[in-house]
Amino acid sequence: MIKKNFPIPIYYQIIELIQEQIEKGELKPGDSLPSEREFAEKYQISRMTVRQAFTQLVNNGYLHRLQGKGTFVAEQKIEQTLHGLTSFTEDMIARGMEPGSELIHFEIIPATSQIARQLAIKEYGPVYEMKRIRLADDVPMALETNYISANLIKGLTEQIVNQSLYAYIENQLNFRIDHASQIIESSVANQMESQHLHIQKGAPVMRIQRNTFLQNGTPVELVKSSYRADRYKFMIQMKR
Ligand code: 16G
Repeated sequence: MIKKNFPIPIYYQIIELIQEQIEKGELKPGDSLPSEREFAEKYQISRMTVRQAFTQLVNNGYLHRLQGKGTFVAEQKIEQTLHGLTSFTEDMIARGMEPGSELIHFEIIPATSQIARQLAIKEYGPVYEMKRIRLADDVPMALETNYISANLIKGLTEQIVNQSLYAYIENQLNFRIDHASQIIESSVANQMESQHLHIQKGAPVMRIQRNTFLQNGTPVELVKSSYRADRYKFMIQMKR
């Protein structure tokens, strides 16, 4: 399976071999890999080459190393498409996962000038500020902070936002959520993100800001989220 004297470097062949086994489900999240020495002996290649391949697979999120325990197959990333305006609940249901939320903050605050501008309301106007940990099959994926005008979206309660916010806006209030703009930036987890997302402080995250509008152009939410970069990747289709 590993071909020596071949134009493709051996370390790269190892990478492709392991990636393929993961994609086919022959290697599953949590499975342990042979040690670098065992792997090298099995394929009659140098340990350095195996190390180079494993390191790249660790850096790309396919494997992870546990000190003193070995190398394991990592949980694979969720691929999120960016061409539809969907809710977290819808995304999880579409991929057969159980959506969940843990509400850690919920209050009405006076809008700061920046929030007021983005929601097109008066400064100090009442705004729901809420923070939810979003869970997929009980695993924390993202930490989301929403700002929503309390005069527009009336009657929000902790029970409602423990379920789907979009379902409440559309099915109970009969508003039509229509379009959004979204900015994605890379960053590292701060103390709060590391605590709630169960990742190390300084681990990579993707910060997303979404401004969402109703059909008539009224801003309906301003959302600042941090997604775990080890569990999420984004896909967009392009045409020219
Ligand atoms: C997504 C949206 C968020 C929205 C939420 C509603 C991003 C970055 N964020 O997480 O803006 O508030 O869905 O989800 O995609 P819900 O209906 O499940 O509460």
